[in-house]
Amino acid sequence: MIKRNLAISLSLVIVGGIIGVIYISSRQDLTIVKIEGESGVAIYNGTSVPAYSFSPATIEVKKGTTVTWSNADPIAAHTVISLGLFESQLIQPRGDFSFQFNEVGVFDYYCSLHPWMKGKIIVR
Ligand SMILES: [Cu+2]
Repeated sequence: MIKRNLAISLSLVIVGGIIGVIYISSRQDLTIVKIEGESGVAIYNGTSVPAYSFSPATIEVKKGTTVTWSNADPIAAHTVISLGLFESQLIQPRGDFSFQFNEVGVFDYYCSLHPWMKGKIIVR
């Protein structure tokens, strides 16, 4: 009886592990760009990030990747606009916006509230 329970527990762990691996691999095509506010000048991870910027400003992704812009600015809202392709609403502090890139190309974007905030997505 103890052996049987052990076998059932063991198979549950194996099935759980397989589901976990499938879940992780299905989420691989998701990339996050952080929107930096005033606090962007703080130094962390050994790197200085300019205030009011997208971090990283340029990313290269595979076709079909969903890019999420996550507003890490605790105070200001921002937008993400790529003319003719996508336009976010105001992204409030702690909010985010996602877009799936299904076309190969180079896509520039900016924030309409702070037009000097610029970024680029390269889709291969
Ligand atoms: Cu902005």
